[in-house]
Amino acid sequence: MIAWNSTPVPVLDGTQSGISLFDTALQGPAPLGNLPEQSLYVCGITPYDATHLGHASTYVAFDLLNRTWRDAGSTVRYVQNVTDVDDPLLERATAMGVDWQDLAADQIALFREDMEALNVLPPDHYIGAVESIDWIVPIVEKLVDRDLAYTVPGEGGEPDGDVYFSLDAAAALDPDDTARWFLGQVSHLDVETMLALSAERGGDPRRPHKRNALDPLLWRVARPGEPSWPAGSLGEGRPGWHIECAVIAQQFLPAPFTVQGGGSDLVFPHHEMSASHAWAAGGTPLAQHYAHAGMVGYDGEKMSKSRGNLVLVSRLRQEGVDPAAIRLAILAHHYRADWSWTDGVLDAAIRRLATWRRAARSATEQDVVEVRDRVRAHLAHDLDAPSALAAIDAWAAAQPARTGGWTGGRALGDVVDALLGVRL
Ligand code: 5CA
Ligand code: ZN
Repeated sequence: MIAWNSTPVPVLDGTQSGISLFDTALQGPAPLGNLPEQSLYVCGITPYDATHLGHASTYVAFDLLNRTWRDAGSTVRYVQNVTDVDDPLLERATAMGVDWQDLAADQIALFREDMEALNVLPPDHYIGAVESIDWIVPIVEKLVDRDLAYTVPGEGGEPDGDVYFSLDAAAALDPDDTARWFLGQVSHLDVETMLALSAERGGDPRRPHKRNALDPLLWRVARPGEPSWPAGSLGEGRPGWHIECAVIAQQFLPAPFTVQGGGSDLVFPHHEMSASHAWAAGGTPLAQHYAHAGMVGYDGEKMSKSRGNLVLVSRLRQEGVDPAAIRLAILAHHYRADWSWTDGVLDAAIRRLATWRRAARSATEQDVVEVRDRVRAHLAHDLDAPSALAAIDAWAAAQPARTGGWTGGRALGDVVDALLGVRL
């Protein structure tokens, strides 16, 4: 599907020297190296309540990585999915009494507008689950053929034939290969915690006849009233969630690609399982690194539709809030921190933006070089945007009132746009 538009990223003098990023799987910082090509997959929305501040914060976090890589001279191959068929979307559409496809289309359209307004660079490939079914089916068939996946009989009115992935069979593959996959490789969680998270986040550990309670669904055969697609030997149905991202990533990116990204709610089971699928199907790790953004709440609570406390980017925009201020409010928090949106956070960002805009008017060429190098240095350390913002604050506070100097002003705006995505 089509992504969204962006304005060209200003090209700056000099270059980023190389960055380190906290890797969840490594449980520490990973140097990413200055390679000519980097590749990024970020888990996209399930289009039923887009785009709240939590979503926006995750996409802004990986947009910083994208911009930092480009500033280092790398070409970035970026892929994002849209989970445009899945239980939560279908349930929400039923509850609202609307067609699930209409709900998805409306929310995707809104998401695109929000991303464009927030100056988030678009992915090169923006791919829906539905349009990837033709790639997913042969992969699931291959896993079944190789006994890495199995069908489960139905019970209690459920049909026979749902296909599950065998974690134990995958973990037993190529025992001599040191690069093999193991459960816990990404998340490092114990099995009790995995079971609890699986039940909370779309898994079905209590489903009878599974070989391992944590085995994830690969293919859900058709149920009355649910959308389904023809699928060769699997029988009509629709794909599971983790195989969607594994297959889309492997379709468009090198194996392994550089960074798999998403919010920290995706560490388990989603990224753990996608990694297992990719490895079992392709024989290579899914990604070299796994990076996760913190969770954004509202006034100290989890942001969720059921609590009625979603802060939507589109609503803020309608209220006339400058999207650059929304982006600055997000960047005031380290991407890995959990934080809470409050009116105070937004007010502070609006004041900061005004201060920067005023100060930028009189920036000298020397100021531009100094600010650029400080921002670059902070981003190199695990995308430390709050320190980068503080460096610009310090510069702005020390700015004598000067007149003229508009050349510097524009050049300073280019630095802030290219590296932080904030338009002055
Ligand atoms: N479609 C799946 C990923 S394949 C999904 O998780 N969709 S989502 O709409 O629920 O979330 C979209 C992205 O926003 C994911 O990367 C998710 O980790 C992130 N996200 C969701 N809620 C929050 C939050 N409160 N704070 C930060 N990031 C969030
Ligand atoms: Zn995903």
